[in-house]
Amino acid sequence: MITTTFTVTGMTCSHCVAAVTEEVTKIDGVTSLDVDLASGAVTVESVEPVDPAAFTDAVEEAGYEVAS
Ligand SMILES: [Cu+2]
Repeated sequence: MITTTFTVTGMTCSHCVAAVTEEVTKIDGVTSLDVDLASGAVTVESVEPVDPAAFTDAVEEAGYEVAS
């Protein structure tokens, strides 16, 4: 299992967390993720490396931004 942590900006409540979770779990190979609302840290567990571009697309689809 591979664990990757990204930082997502713009999330303010549990609804935001749910929206990001829904989109990111659609990425191929992603098995689970943990979102820390306070820090914006999104820790993704996957069976193969997560393509950062795919992660960014998923987060933007949910309406948020990935911190660079
Ligand atoms: Cu929200």
